[in-house]
Amino acid sequence: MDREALEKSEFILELQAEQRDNPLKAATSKVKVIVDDINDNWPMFDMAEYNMTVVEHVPNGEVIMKFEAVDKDQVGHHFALCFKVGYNMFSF
Ligand SMILES: [Ca+2]
Ligand SMILES: [Ca+2]
Repeated sequence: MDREALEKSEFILELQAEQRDNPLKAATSKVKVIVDDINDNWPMFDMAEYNMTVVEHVPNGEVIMKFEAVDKDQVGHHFALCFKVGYNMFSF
C-alpha cells in the first residue's frame, strides 16, 4: 500500500471463519487497519532549475526570489522542509 495514494489511512476489514463441514457455523470479527506513513518521498521543487538576476546593493532583507518545494509524505517531520542556499556551487 502506498499511503500517499490512499484517500484515507484507516480501514475496517471484516473477517469470517467458517467450519469446513458446516458453513452455517461461522463467526465474524472486525479488524481496524491503520496505514502508517513512512518517509519514502523526497522533497521536490516546482522547477528543476531557477534563473535569476539580482541588482547590486539590494537592501538586506529584500525578497529577491520565492521558491516552492513539496513533499508528498503525510506526517509532520516526513514532509517538514528546510531550505539552504549553497554558495560557489558553480564557477562564474
Ligand atoms: Ca519526505
Ligand atoms: Ca510516505
